Amino acid sequence: MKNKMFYKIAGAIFAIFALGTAQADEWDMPTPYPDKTFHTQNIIQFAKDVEESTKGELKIKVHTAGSLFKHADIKNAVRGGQVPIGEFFLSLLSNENPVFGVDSQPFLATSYEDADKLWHAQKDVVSKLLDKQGLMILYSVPWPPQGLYVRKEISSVDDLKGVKFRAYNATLERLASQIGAAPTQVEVPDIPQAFATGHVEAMITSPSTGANSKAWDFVNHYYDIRAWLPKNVVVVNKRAFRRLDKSVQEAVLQAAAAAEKRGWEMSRQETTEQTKVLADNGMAVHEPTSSMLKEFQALGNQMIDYWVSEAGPEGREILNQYNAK
Ligand code: PCA
Repeated sequence: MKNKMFYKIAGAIFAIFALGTAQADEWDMPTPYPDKTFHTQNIIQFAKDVEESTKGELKIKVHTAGSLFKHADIKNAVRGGQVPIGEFFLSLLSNENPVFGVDSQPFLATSYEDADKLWHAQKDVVSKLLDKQGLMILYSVPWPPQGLYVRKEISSVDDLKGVKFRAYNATLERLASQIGAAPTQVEVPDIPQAFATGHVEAMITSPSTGANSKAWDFVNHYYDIRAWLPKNVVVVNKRAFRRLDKSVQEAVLQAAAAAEKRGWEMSRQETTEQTKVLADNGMAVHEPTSSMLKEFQALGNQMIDYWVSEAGPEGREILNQYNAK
């Protein structure tokens, strides 16, 4: 009993001492996606870079696959200071303000060049909105172009009517409803289970998420429609960031810039590599027919009109900037 007390007091004294001298910090970092995901791998490298360049003054402990906070709660956990840093899917915030969701508008930006342009047009607006919530964007990386996974071959968008469709944000849910499919929100770690239990039968996502989820276990066809390139962001709580020594702040920013560059490169590589993984595992990888693409694009145009009407002047400004470049 006495012994226990001694350790408790010694521990408390040590903790106060450690705080007082602002020695090493350890940051918990929640992320939504499984370990194998290239975004997660990139974050693990980012954490290593920070630890190395600060000689251990700041350690970032990555908690993957929604294990520390559920995906939907990560932003608010960083905002509220429960954790100093975290990653989430940017367009999840489109229910707060549609400008967060411009990268998920179907057929607006469908190549890496256009995704980069769109990010430049969007960045100031979303940075300001997040700044008001006490958050700073460290970096952002896109997923590979989004393709369609289905059980049976399709020849037109009409063939998706009534199909139980996995969605990951409000825009995709809307798209699915427009098609006449039945959308359900499912997080990435739950995809295999959702298909196995028949909750969903089709999805639109990247070749990365398809391959990482072993899509061939539950669907046979992949249509490479390259509909949009949505992004993840890594944000930091501004107060937590300001508490770091200047040199540590600098190291975090440098590691973030490197992670952004590396992440975009990884994403491009994933596009070809993971599409090949789908084919190697027996999936039929199809180029969409031009009539199917036209149908999808028409839907995309309707969705963008709707988005503009919701996003107001800020949204229009983003599109003007995007189109000007
Ligand atoms: N994978 C994530 C987001 C976009 C992607 O390619 C998902 O399917 O939820």
